Amino acid sequence: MLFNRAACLATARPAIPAQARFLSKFHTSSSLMVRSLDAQERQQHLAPLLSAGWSLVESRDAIHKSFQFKDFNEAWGFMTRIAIQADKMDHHPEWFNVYNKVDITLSTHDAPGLSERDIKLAKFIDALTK
Ligand code: HBI
Repeated sequence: MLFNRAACLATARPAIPAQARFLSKFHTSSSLMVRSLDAQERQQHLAPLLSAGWSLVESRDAIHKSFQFKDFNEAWGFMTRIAIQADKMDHHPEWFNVYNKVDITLSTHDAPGLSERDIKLAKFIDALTK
């Protein structure tokens, strides 16, 4: 009996559901897992941040906060620590810095809108200023 390579490969391949194969072409694993916060989560997790100085951005589902430091050196150190955390989380802020001022906006492109990642990063950022 001749060795039928195609038949053997077809049977050896693990069964991957068609939907997973389809989605895997368009999403990374991390972006598949992230979703927008629901109403209950916003009430529970967003409210404390709004009380701590974060504000909702009018034109989109995002939060914003401004920070001011003694000088540029302190502002840059603050940004550096956030940058390291952002890379660990694979979740990055939108920010603007002039001298000792840092403006930060958080939202999740892949959700889209506010996700648990924004809550986590906002809490990390606030903890740096304690
Ligand atoms: N940062 N704010 C934000 N939102 C994202 O959706 C996001 C990110 N950093 C990296 C990232 N997504 C990647 O994981 C995906 O785009 C692949």
